[in-house]
Amino acid sequence: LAVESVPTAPIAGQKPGTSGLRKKTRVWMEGHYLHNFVQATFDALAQEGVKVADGTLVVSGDGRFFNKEAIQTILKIGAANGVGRFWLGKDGLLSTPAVSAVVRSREGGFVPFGAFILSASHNPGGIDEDFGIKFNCENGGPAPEKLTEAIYALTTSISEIKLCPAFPHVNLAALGVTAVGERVRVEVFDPTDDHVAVLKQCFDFAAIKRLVSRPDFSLVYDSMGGVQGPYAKAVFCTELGLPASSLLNATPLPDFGGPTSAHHGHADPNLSHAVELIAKMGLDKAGSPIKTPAPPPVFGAAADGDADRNMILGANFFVTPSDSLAVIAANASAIPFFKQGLKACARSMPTSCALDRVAAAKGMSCFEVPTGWKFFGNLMDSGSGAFADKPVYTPFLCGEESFGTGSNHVREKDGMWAVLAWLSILAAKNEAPDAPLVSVSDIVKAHWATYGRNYYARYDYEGVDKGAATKMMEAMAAQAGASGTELEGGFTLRMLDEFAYTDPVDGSVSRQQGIRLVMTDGSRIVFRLSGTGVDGATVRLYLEKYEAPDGDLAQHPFEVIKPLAKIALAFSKLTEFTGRAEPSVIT
Ligand code: VG1
Ligand code: CO
Repeated sequence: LAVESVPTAPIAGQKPGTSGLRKKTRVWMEGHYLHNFVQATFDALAQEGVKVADGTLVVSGDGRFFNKEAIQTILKIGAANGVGRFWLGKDGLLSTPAVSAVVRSREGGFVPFGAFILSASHNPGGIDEDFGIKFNCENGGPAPEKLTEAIYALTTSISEIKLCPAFPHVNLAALGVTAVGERVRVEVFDPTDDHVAVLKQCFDFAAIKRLVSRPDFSLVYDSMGGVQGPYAKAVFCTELGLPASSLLNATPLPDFGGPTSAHHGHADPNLSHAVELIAKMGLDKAGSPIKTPAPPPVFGAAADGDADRNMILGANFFVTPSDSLAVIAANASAIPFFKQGLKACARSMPTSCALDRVAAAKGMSCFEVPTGWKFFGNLMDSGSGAFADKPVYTPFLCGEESFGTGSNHVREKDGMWAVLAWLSILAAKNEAPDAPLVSVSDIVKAHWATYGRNYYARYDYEGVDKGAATKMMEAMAAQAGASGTELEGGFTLRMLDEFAYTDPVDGSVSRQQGIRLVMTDGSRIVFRLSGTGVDGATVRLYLEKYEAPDGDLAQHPFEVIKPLAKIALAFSKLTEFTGRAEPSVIT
């Protein structure tokens, strides 16, 4: 396998965001765009002292347009940079949590030094839509900021790509190990093997099977045309014995179904995009109950394109991701993975404080980290390896308001894990076969009656001018430190800051992570700019109001948070800066 040095020149804008580098697919397909980013990653690994020579690398993605072609190119570059063994999911498919499981636990005597995940997550796929790449490290988690910054820096000075032009085209449909030359092995395996094995260690599948086999139980799961389809078949049909008719959109498609699908190619599990599922579950776009021809299933759930997100629904009932996280924490004893007790938990800063209330009641540490899964990794790895002198925080539970939930079973959020966590809780509450079924809404309502309810909503302003959005954020940051101001609606400002995070494990500092306004009653307003967009800017406004257990727990969240939205819009001057009067999406 002769290695060729191909001259190249830097391409602007290859800076990874919240979760990898996402760009229009056509941008990735042009010239050396893909080559430069992949080579810069290898250069950054060399700089960090990661041993690539003869090492094992995982490469796969969510099946979106350009997935397979990109894999073939990465193999040519990887081999030239010394990779000795490539691990690929059949058809080039691996979900994000499955990649993490493969890196951490696939057997065969090889421990990968990392993984390229080819995905732009919930962003639409297609030649005119989005493509993305994220690099995960040997712990199975997203590259930390130090590495993504090194990759970016190297893309600005890159002059050479190493490539094996003669590396043969790999048949991604054929399982097995193929030798390429003397030095390289390519192994193609079933994408569900390792992840399903990990999930079976976390949960009691027999107990869940008893639940889902009850005559009064029914389930529907929407893979939204993303990569979750094969995993949904393996878990729900093969393992739990449910019929294939329980599954929606379970075939991975390069455009997730495209504009003609019910979800318009947006493999994004929320009330706006999971149109088919929410209609079946008897809900409208605001999460309010609607009449359905037949009674809705007892349980509904969905995943995004790369299957790391989850949405949990009951019959005529939407569970907000922040509540879902708090309910899982409160019911951790129903989950075998947490049977020795949950040690610590964490949420991203904009995620509601419902989790904090459970943590306080249970005397458990609760961390608040910046948005993005990479910030949970060190907490999960604390107490071992390079962080052996630090406290142990596992068993660990964490999540984000953006439909992400997970634990230390892998180092990514895990859409299937969240669903099985909920099914475990339901199974524990429904052990008596003849008692009336305890439903999803029963569980959430009981939770509010104990801990109070953190009413919550997020407004997204998409496609905003980047310069205007940045100016707006700067103007707000300049007011940091304010407090005591009396605001409309009876709120008093307790604190205004720009969130910065010092990682308690490695001491690294991440600044400018969003503007926080916290009121004296615990209500919060948070502003941040999205880091997953492809062009322009998206302003995210997160609104939260706490209602104590003895208060009115049955209101509509979108109504409850309106007075806070009014304060937020006046304070930020969002309309003046961006020209936008209404959010594009409310979730
Ligand atoms: C969004 C979410 C964030 C999540 C990230 C990646 O980021 O807000 O919570 O971690 O997407 O999820 P941003 O910067 O656009 O707000 V995924 O499933 O898109 O990899
Ligand atoms: Co995702």
